[in-house]
Amino acid sequence: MQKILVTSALPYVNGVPHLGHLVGCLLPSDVYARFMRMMGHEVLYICGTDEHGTPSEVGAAQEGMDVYDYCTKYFLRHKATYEEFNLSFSYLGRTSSEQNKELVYHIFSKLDENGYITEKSVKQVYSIDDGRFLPDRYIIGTCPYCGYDKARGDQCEKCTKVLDPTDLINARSAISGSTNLEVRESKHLYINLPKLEAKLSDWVKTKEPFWPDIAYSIAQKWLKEGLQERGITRDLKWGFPVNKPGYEDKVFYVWFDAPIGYIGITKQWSDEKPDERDWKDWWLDAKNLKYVQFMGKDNVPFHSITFPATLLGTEENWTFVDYLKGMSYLTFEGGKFSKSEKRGIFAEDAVKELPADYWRYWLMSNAPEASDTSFTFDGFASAINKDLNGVFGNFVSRVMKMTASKFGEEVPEAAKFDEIDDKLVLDLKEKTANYIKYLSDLEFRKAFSELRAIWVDGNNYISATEPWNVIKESPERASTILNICLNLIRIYAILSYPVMPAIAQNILAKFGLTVDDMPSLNGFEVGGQIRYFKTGHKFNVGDPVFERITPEKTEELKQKYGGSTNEV
Ligand code: B3M
Ligand code: ZN
Repeated sequence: MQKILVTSALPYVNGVPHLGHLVGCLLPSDVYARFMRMMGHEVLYICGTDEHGTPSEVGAAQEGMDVYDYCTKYFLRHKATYEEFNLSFSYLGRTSSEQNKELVYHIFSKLDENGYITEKSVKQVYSIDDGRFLPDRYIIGTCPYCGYDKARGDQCEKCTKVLDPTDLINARSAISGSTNLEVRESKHLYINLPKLEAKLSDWVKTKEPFWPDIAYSIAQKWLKEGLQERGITRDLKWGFPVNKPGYEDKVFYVWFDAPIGYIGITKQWSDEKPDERDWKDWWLDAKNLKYVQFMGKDNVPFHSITFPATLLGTEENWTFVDYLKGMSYLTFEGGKFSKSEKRGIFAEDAVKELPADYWRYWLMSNAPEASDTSFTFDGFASAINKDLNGVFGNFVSRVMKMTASKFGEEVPEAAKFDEIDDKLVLDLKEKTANYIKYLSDLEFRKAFSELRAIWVDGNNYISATEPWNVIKESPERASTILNICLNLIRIYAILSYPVMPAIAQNILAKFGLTVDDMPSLNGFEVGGQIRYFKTGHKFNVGDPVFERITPEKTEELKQKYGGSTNEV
């Protein structure tokens, strides 16, 4: 047993999460956390809302609210959505917490003491019409590297290059669109990344065999280009006031305090039960621990370069990421998710339309791992109808109904296994081992394609053995086949649990079982599990596990969420 620390990137509190956030960090981290718990590990799974920065200030002003109250309102909305999606966080916290402030102050002071903080006078963009400085994201213009015309002042979304607002061509205010901007001078604090570069590069090298290509290559690209000092303070009101004389009227930059938020949120978690929990067991001098992070690829530089450099600069023994899972993007019906153009489906609407597990399954089995994935309602409906309803669901209802009609709602007896039964068990052993390996390696698409293959084997088995015919000649043999199939259903539910927890529980409940009755996946022994039920174990056919998505429903979804081609 190992300690496994899992963090999902912390979505910005303003705005509501859409399918892209789900697949980019929330779902893969949840699937992995669930899986690692099933492997018998001690898992701490941390997420939260990223609350500081201009977007919260602007959003609050638009709604005429106090910024903290505004953040609380949206934090609660995120929380409700995450519950609907069954995300199994150990704790969902907030980067604006007192605990995070304490950690940010500590880490900053260490960096300063150790000589990694520099002061600079910088020219900043001030928007005369908006009456405020316009930090990074609130200045838009053309990217000097790739020519994208909606690049933000902090980073170009298109080519992932990190930018300074003054790099932009044709800069304008994202709040008002005003080009009436002027440059004013202000003093700011910087983290001296060049001074940390050697240490950091040594550390990154140790990760090469472990990190997926996308994460490792982004980190390497940054190092190759040479690191630059990065500003960690901003002229805003909302944020943690800088704990250094002369800077009290400024706040820390949101990207400085957000990753520290993982630690701060862990402290929120441990402060809830200080007798039982200690955040330091996970973050300082932690032993026998593996730390896995999940995020969209645009977040990789902050997690592979700036955050580790920040921790290295403290010269304290913090927990560093062992495995960094960076996801590519999910596109929506061939285009981008767009809030302003009302294209894309928000997580809170998605669960109102269809059960969370349908989304969970589709998103994870089509996860944008090596490259971007395109979400289309047609592809989604077809996968749900074929894989879930047609293969998995059909097997469950067919077996249960057939057994109920021939033997009653209880598991019939199994006699000696035939060759075809042994072959099924052998295949299942191999595929289950692959499935577990893929999940351990965070290869989600491969894992769920293997899971689907496991369901297909069950369907092939029942078609080949034809218990409905066999029963006429040999009730004993039919009873064995159906016994095996009922045991398969239970195994399928267990294996599906990381990705479809509600469906899995629903199936287990048909046998009077709960998640607490599930065996560990560590050393999962197919030979024993296929003989789990005692003869006579009661079950209940109940309602079908899945429902087909009709063509009418698919059309309706397209119309509602802007997927229809004529609207794009
Ligand atoms: N809030 C970016 C995002 O939501 C940012 C992640 C912070 S992780 C510490 O994509
Ligand atoms: Zn660009």
